[in-house]
Amino acid sequence: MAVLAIGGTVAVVVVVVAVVVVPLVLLTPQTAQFRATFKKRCEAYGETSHICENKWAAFEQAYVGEDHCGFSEGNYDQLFAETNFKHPCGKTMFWSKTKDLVHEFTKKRDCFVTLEDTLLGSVLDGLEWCGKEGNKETYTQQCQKCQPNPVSSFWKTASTRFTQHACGEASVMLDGERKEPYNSNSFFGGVEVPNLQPSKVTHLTVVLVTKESWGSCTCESLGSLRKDLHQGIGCTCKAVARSHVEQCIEENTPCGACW
Ligand code: N1C
Repeated sequence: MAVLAIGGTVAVVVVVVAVVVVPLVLLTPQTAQFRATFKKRCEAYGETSHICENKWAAFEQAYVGEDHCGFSEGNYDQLFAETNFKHPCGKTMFWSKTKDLVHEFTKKRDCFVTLEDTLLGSVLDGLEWCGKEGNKETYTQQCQKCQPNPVSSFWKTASTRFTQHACGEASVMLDGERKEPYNSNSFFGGVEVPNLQPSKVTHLTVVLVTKESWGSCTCESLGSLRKDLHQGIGCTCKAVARSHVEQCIEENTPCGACW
């Protein structure tokens, strides 16, 4: 009654408080913060606030109210069905154990695109999340104690769809200092290689990052890589010194000229 008597301004304030504050106080700070990070990264990627709100809703419905153990990978299907990859499929760049270097390399260039350079990949990179049966909160700790869980399932679905989008030539950056630069149990070996479509992808270029000076390599020498790749997909390996890749990043060398 008092509100109505004081006039329009106060009435507006009351409505704003009701619309904005009430939903936030219903969420725990953890949930509110995770949602804010999601929206901030989504908008920083260049999407509108409205689109980011819709993405959040589609993302959240995949895991809220579900226990993180026994999580079904199909839960993200709806989110990905609504989020198409927009990059030219010939620019697909995979990686395994070279995360920081590959992203430094692709950051300023548009000739290669990693999953983290796409909308959902950039929003969720490095985050942890899960729900709990019986409430609508988002938890951000201890979510990966079971396999599959909401985080591993997300990357599995994302990597599968990102790979199915690839066509023509694809590339991968591997760490040549590891005993097994190619590991068939990694996301790259276990999810991406088997999902490369032989009807679409003609060739895979392996960029094997080594410590010093240029060496030589072949796909055949990379464990079971050649065997795991569908027949009909060509494969070349190029050994490149890490310092050389770093120099290309620093000097902004055009893509094709670095290896
Ligand atoms: O297991 P990996 O590497 O071989 O997976 C990398 C491979 C890339 O080509 C990506 O397209 O799989 C995709 N991918 C991601 O994009 C990604 N971002 C963040 C897979 N995993 C990703 N993460 C997290 O890093 C995720 O939590 C997973 O467990 C690690 C995999 O890193 P890795 O072993 O170096």
